[in-house]
Amino acid sequence: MMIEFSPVIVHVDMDAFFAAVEVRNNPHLKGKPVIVGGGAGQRGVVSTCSYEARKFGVHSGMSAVKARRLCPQGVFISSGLRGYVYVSARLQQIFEKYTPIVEPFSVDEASMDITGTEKLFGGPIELVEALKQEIRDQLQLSCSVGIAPSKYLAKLASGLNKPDGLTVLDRDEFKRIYYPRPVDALWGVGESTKKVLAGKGIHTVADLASTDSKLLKGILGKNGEGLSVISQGIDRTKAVPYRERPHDKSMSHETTLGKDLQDPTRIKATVLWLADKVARRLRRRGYIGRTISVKIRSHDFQTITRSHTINHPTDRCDVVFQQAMRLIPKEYGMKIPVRLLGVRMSQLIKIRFNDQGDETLNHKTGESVQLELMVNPQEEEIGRLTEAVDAIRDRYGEKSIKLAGTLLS
Ligand code: TTP
Ligand code: MG
Repeated sequence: MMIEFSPVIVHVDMDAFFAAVEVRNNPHLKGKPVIVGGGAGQRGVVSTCSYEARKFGVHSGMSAVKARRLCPQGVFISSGLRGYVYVSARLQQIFEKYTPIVEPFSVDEASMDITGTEKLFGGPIELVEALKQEIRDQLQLSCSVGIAPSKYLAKLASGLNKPDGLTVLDRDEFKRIYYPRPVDALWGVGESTKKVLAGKGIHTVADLASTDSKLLKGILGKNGEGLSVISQGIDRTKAVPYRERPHDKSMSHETTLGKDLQDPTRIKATVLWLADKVARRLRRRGYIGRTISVKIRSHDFQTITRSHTINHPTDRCDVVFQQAMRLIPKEYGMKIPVRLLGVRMSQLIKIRFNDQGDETLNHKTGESVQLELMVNPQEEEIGRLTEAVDAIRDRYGEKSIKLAGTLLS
C-alpha cells in the first residue's frame, strides 16, 4: 500500500516478549512450546507463551494448571522481570535513533511519530524494515509493526500479522477489515462493554460507528464518546515522548512537618511513611523506578535535594526507604531542624497495564494482566506482604494499616 497519509505513526509490539527473551537466553528452547509464569511448583497464571505453545490453546492470563493440561510437553519458566526490563530499556534506545517522538506503551510496546523523519530512511516501510533488522541484530528478537495515520490504528495494525509482521492500515482499510467484526475486535473493548452494547442491538464495529455518539454516551458514560470516534477510525491523540509525560515522569510525596524536627527517629519514621506512599502509587499505576530523590528543607528555608540511581528498578517501599535514608545528610535532624521532607521516584518504567489504558488502571481489575514477578524467596515474601497490605488498603482505606515505623510520626 502507498503511504499517503500524515501523520505517520508506527506502533511496535514485540512478539511473545517474555518467552522470546527466555528462548534467546537459552537457545536449546528454540522451537519448543515455552510458557512463562506458573513455573515448577508455582501456582498462578501464564504471563505469556511462545507461538509454538499458542498452537495448543495456551494464552496470557490462563491459569498455569490449565496450561499444563493443554500442553503437558510445555517448558514452564518463571519470569525474570529484571531481564525483560533491561531489554525494554535497550529497545527504547533503538527506537529513539529513528525519531525523538517515542511514546512507550507497555514493557514491550511503543508508538513512534515518524512524520518527516521517514525521508531519511527512504520512506516509512524502509524505516520500519531497518528498525526491525536492528532489533534482530542487536537483541535477537522479533517484533510486529503497524504503520497508520494514528496511534490507535497503528496499535491495531501491529496485531494484524503477528509474529514478525509489518502492516499498513489507513482509515479505509480499517473500515474494510474492522466494520464486519464484533465490537470487541477493537482494542479496549472487553466482555462487559460488549454485553452492554449487545443489549442495545450493537454487535459489530459498523453498528458502533453508525450509532450517534450522544446515544453511546448515554449507554456507556464518558467512554462512549471516545469509542464512537475510535470506531470510525479516528484518533487525534498525539504520541507523547516519555520525558514529556507529566504524570508518568516521576511520582513524589512530601510533607511539611508540624514542628521543625530535630529527632532522627522521627525523621526516619517520616521518610518511611513517604517511601510507602510513593511505592504504593508506583504499584497502583504499574510502574517501577530507578532514581530515588529526597528533598529536605531546613528550619531556615534552605532546601536541598539529593538523588541516587539504583541498578534494579523497584516499586518496593523498603528499597525506596533505605535509599532515601542514605541520601539524607547526617546533620539533618541532629544539628539542623527539618521543616519539610519529600521522596521522589523517577526514571519510571511501566510494567503493568490493563486494556483500559493508564487512566482507569485499577489495582484489582488490573490483576489479570499483572506481570508475574519471580524473585528470590525472601523478596517473594516481602512481595506477598506488600500485596496483602495493598489489598487491605484497597478495601478499608489508606489509613487502615500503618507501617510499624511510621506509628511514631
Ligand atoms: P503482550 O505484548 O500482550 O504479549 P506478548 O508480547 O507476549 O505476545 P504478542 O506476540 O501477542 O505481543 O505483552 C507483553 C508482555 O507482557 C508479555 O510477554 C508478558 C507480559 N504480560 C503479562 O505478564 N501478563 C499478561 O496478561 C499480558 C497480556 C502480558
Ligand atoms: Mg508483545
